[in-house]
Amino acid sequence: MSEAVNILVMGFEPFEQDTINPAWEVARALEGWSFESEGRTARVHGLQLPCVFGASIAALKQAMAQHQPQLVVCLGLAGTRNEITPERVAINIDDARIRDHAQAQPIDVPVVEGGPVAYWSTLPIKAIVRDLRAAGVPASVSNTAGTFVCNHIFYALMHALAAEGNRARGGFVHLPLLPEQSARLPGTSSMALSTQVEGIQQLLRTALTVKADVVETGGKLH
Ligand code: PCA
Repeated sequence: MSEAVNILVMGFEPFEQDTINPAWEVARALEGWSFESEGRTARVHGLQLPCVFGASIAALKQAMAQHQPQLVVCLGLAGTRNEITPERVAINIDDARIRDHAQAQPIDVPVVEGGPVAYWSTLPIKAIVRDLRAAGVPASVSNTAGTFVCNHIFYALMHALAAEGNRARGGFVHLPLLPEQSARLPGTSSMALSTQVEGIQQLLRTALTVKADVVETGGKLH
């Protein structure tokens, strides 16, 4: 029996009046998926995150305590993006443009009182971009996860992983709209769910195997 590796993939529920979120659709599609990585079996636990300040962190911590993952990837929608975008940095601020699902709209408050200004992702973000592009999936590094619930969970994740000495790796990835969402918003771009799922599968493989990040992504832009 090979050693098992637990991976947690958490995707946000639909928000802003929409009925679907690619983040949850991808996490749901990957629930139970397993693959071989360096002689070990990696298994994905795909779970939903509420679009709520505070409660999303509680859900993340509960899932981490239950599954003891070696890799945690949180997913959210960025409706203006047309690529899969691993985020570089989480910042210690909540500054909400809209209300969350509990009607909260924090303005200029820290995610963690007294916490560091920011945390870097501990995913090999450039190797991920390189490998997604090589697999035919559009991808770029993003330098901002915004200041809404996605950055909030990203910061809380990195804070929790740092508190455990970064034994596990983690980060946040924003996804583009699905075609059915884009069709309701003429002029926007989208990516098929199957391509998004394939992209996150590749991302997980790269995150487990690439120890030190690369510099070259195989494109003109990061
Ligand atoms: N995207 C939002 C919150 C939930 C989601 O999927 C964000 O970018 O903050």
